[in-house]
Amino acid sequence: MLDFIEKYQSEIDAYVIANSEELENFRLKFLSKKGVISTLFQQFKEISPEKKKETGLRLNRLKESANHKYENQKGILSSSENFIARDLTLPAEPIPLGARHPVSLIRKEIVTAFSKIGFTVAEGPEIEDDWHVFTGLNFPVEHPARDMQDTFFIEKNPDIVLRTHTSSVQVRVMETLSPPIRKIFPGRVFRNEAISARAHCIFHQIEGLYIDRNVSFADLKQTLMFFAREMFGEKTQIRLRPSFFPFTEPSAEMDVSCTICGGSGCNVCKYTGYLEILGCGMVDPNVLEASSIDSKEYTGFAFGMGLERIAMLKYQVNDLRLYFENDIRFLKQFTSAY
Ligand code: 2NM
Repeated sequence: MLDFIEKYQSEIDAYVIANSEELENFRLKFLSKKGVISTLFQQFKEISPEKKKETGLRLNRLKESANHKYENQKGILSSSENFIARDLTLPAEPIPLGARHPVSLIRKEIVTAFSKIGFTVAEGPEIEDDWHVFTGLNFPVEHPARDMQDTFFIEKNPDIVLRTHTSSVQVRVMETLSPPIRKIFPGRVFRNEAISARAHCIFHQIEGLYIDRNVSFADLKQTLMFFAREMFGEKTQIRLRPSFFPFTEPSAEMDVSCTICGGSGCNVCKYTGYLEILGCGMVDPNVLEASSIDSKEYTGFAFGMGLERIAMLKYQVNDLRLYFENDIRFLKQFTSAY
């Protein structure tokens, strides 16, 4: 038996292991259940007692040296094989880039344009009380917007609703800050409408508010002109048409010269040369007073626009529902620098 042990010891010492196949052969021959060492251990049981001590010692040494060689070579092989698999000279895998949502792109453009003339962003809750959505904004008790058909109610008496415009945040700002106030209010709003290509029950707005001493309608016009040219280009013309909102007096709607034809008439502007972009006006003194701002000392203007509407004009996407489905084929068309 001792001769066998010696023979296998020199065989183990001389065994060349250059790849994982040879490593496995080594394991099978020496270390597996039916391998050489296991067989020797079987035979060891039959050995005479006086030889047991020395044989046992040598046999254990043989096993240890086989194990040691196996583990050693395995370590060397796996690190060298990994090295080949991670050839550092190979070109890198491309990192797939996501795209921002078109509404986010538009919001960012608008926020950037107004930030150049000192407007900062304010945000507020989507679930609101009646005061911040309607009463504090000069909506009469019987106003149709307060109807269940137009507004999502969370609770009745006292009324808790999903905000129908971000003007509710403007009320919160007017309540807590004193003029001068120069802020814009991006956010998600909710109206109880049947979903179609042109209407959705959720959409996004940005509203703006400027309150100070001596703020005039001329300031409003100049601010919106600056915005229109930042957003739609230097040559953009604006026009204001009289309108009505409960929270402003006088009120107007602003059109910009058509972003597609430049005003000469096309399909998108229905041959009018202009596109409606936003609503605006001078903040009604009742609104200022409701938030404890002295309407004799201060005046202000406000405006509001729908982001999906502007995105539709800019990207020529004429079905609103596409903005809410998150279909990856739609979204990945907006991969951009932002
Ligand atoms: C619009 C159009 C016109 C508006 C007014 C106010 C406030 F709080 F100052 F009264 N916030 N937003 C406003 C005015 C919003 O959206 C089409």
